[in-house]
Amino acid sequence: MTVSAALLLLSLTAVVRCAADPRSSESTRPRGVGPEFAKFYKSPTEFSCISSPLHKIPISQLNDDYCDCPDGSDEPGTSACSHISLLSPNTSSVNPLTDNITLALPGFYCKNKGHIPSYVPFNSVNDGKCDHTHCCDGSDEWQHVGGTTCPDKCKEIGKEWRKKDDVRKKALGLAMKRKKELVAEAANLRHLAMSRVDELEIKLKSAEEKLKETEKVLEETEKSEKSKMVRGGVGKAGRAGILAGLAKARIEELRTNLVEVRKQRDALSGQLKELETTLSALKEEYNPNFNDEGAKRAVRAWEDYAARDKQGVWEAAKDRDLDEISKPDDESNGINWVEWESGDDSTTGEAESILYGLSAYAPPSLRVWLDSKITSFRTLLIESGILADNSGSSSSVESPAVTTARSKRDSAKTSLTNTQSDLNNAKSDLERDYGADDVFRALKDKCITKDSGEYIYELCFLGSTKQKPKKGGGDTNMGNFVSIASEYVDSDVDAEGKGLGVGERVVLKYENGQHCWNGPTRSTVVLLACSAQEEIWRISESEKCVYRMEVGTAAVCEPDDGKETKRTAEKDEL
Ligand code: MAN
Repeated sequence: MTVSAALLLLSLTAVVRCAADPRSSESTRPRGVGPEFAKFYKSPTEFSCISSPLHKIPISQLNDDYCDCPDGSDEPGTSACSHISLLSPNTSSVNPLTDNITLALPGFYCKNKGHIPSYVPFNSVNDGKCDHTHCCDGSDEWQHVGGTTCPDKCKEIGKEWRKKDDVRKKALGLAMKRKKELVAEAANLRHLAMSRVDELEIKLKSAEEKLKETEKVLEETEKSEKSKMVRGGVGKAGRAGILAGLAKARIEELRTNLVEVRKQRDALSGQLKELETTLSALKEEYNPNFNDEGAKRAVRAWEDYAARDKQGVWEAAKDRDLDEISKPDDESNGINWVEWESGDDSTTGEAESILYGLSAYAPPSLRVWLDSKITSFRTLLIESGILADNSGSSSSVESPAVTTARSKRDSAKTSLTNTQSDLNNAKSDLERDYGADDVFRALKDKCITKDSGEYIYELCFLGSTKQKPKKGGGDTNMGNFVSIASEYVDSDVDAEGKGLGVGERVVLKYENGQHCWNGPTRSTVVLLACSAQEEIWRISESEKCVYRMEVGTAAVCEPDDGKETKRTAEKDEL
């Protein structure tokens, strides 16, 4: 008999375990009464119905094939009360529709000497059919209805059963050993997972520290680089402003001198005209006959002068240009110095032009000292919000120092995020349902396969289920593990003990696999039963793309804690 079949039999006969009650004795029990009910049948004169003791009948009415008690307890050895149910006709003074009527006894008790005592349903008593499976001694057919004779087969059935039971026990022993190993491995893995959480918590703290540290370094580097940029900024925009100021002053100076020189020119030109007029009059009016050598020389020189091309004759147009040039610069004329000086093209602004203008005018020996003071003063102004911090926009290229500090900060940030997510995963893994005793922790991601039809089927515990086509081609995902559940099953167990048997079984649910053409996403229900080794027993596709796997694993084995009691019961009865 297989492990599961034996468990089935065990459950059917569970109630029999109480048969070890030493107070009961076979001789005092009426036919069909199990040892645990013997106490109700002790009186030699009358019988009180078990569920309604006020209802008494003479002892002669016990097992008289007529149902007197509402709970059927007066007919333990016949089928007279087998009809009792809410749907049965009323056979007593009690109304079955208003009173809570149930059979007081589990059935007809077969002693099954040489095997295991058992109960058979009352309607099997004297029904003319042997029921050796449950009543191997044939005592249920005690009336030999229609000549039925059921021989006592308990000896051989018991012998066979014990042989199988030994095999079952050996198998269960092996399976339980393996289960112990799995549970120990799971405990170890849980321990490791807890240590990992501790480690990650420490790592997280240090990652947080590292981030703070790198953020501080970045901030300081940016600050110090900004200061450098401030100096650099003067070289571009600040100097333009200063140059504009200097150029303006120089041009003003030249303009003033130009006006002055023109004035002198005009004055000299007036004097020249006067002189020319005088000499011209001399030439006209002097007496050539008068031998005055001086006058003659002067007249000749005047004639030479008058014959020469006149240099420096001012054209009116040129003078008009000079008039314009001489006018002071303003918004509509000449250069708009206000615009240049205000530093519209400057990122550091007028304030900085003034600041660094000071340094420009300082003697070289003082300039370095003054520059450093101005730089710190400017930083102070930026930090206090008085001066706009334009250094960032003044250059789109970040300094290597800032880039390095930023990249260190960024990798500290990434490391913190990763550690946080690792910690969250590790924590949620600890909270995850791994079944009783955490046992599936030991099987997580262990994969087993089975060749069936066109495919090799694969089951990865707490992972996924797959179809792998034998003729090639890609795998088909039949679902990803979502939860552990349970399901009542009533299945066969084969000769090798492979099968789910009867009872509540642990189920692993796999969902959201590959989409089924014209159907749902694939899903698999994996039903587990005890086995020393992990193996897929059966695979079926109950509906299109809905798969069912029957799988053996030691993870779900339970100790056969009823075996000692059963032995005692057997001994008692034998
Ligand atoms: C494949 C397999 C089958 C499934 C069909 C649905 O052939 O996954 O199990 O029934 O696709 O089209």
